[in-house]
Amino acid sequence: MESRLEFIEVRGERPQQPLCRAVIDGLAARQKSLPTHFLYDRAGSELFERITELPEYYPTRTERSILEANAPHMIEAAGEGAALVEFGSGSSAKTRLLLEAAMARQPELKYVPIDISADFLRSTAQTLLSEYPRLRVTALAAEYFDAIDALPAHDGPRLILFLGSNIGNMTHAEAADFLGRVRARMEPQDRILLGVDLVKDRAILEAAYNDAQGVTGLFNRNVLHRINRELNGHFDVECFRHHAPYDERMARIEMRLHSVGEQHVAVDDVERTFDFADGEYIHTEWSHKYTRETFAALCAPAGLEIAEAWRDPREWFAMMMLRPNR
Ligand code: AVI
Repeated sequence: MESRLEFIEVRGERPQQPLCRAVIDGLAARQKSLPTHFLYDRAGSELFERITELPEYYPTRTERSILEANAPHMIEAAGEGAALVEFGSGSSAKTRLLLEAAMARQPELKYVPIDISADFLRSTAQTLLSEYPRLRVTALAAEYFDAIDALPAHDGPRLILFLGSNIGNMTHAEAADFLGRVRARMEPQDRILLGVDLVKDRAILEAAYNDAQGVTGLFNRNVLHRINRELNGHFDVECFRHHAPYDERMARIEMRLHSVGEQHVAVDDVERTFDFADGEYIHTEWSHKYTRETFAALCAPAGLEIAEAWRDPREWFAMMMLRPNR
C-alpha cells in the first residue's frame, strides 16, 4: 500500500502570523477582528463538523446532493484520464463520490489531497488506499498558497477541487488572487471544480449561521477559549454573544462576537488589556454568497471562465467547473 502513497510536507515560504500577533493587532484596532483561520483548532474543527449536520445549515448537504446527482457528468466533463487534486481535503467524505465516478471510467486514478493537518492527511490517505486498490495518492501537507507551487504534473487533465464553499470565506481580493495563482499553474486541459454558496433569502442565510441549538455560537466563541488557553487570556466567554447578520449589499454573512456590557480583558502573554464597550464586536469571519454573474466576474480577471454549472433544484448552491479563458 505504501508504494501507492507519496507523502510530501511542503515547507511554507511565508511564515504564519502567530496568534499573539493577531491578538495584539486585531483587538487593539478600532474595528476589532481576529483572523478566521484561528477558529479552526481541534475543538473548532469538531464544532464545524457539528455545524455541517445542523438542520439549518444547508450548504454541506446541498453540495453533497449535487455531487450525488452529477458526479459522473463532472468526471466526464473533466476529460479522459483526469487526476483529482483537492484543496482542503479534510476527511475526503464528499470527494469519494468523485473518486468512485472516476474509477468507474478509468483503470487507475491519481488523487492529490492537500491539507494543512499532516496527521489527518496521512490517515485519510491510508484509509482511501485500503478501500480503493486502483488509487494512487500523492498527499501534500501544506497551506493552500504553498501547495499551488508544489502541484504534481500529470500526463492528462487535472481536475482541481475546492469544495465546501470555502472560497466564500475569502475576501473578493483573496479569492481572485487564489484563483489567479492556481490558473497560472494550470495547463489548458486542466479544470477547477468549485462549490459556491448562492445568494438567497436573508431568513434562510441568517438561520444557517445563527442556529437554534447555538452550535455556531460555540464555534465562534471557541476562539476566545483558545486565547485564554494559549495566551493566558481572561475572557469571560459567556459575556460575548454570537451574532451573524447578512449584509445584502455586500452579499455576505458576517460572524461577530458582541461584548455584553463594558469589559476590560487582560491577555497576560501579550501584556495587554483590551477594552470593550457594551455591544462592541469582534469580527471573526465573512461568508460571501455569489450569483453566477458575480462569480463569473470574479473569475474573469483571474483568467478563468465558467464552463459548466450544476445546481440543486432550489438553486441554493452551485458547483461550477472553471476552465482557462485564454
Ligand atoms: C467553512 N465555511 C465554508 C463555512 C461557511 O459556511 O462559510 C464556515 C462557517 N461559519 C459558520 N458556519 C459555517
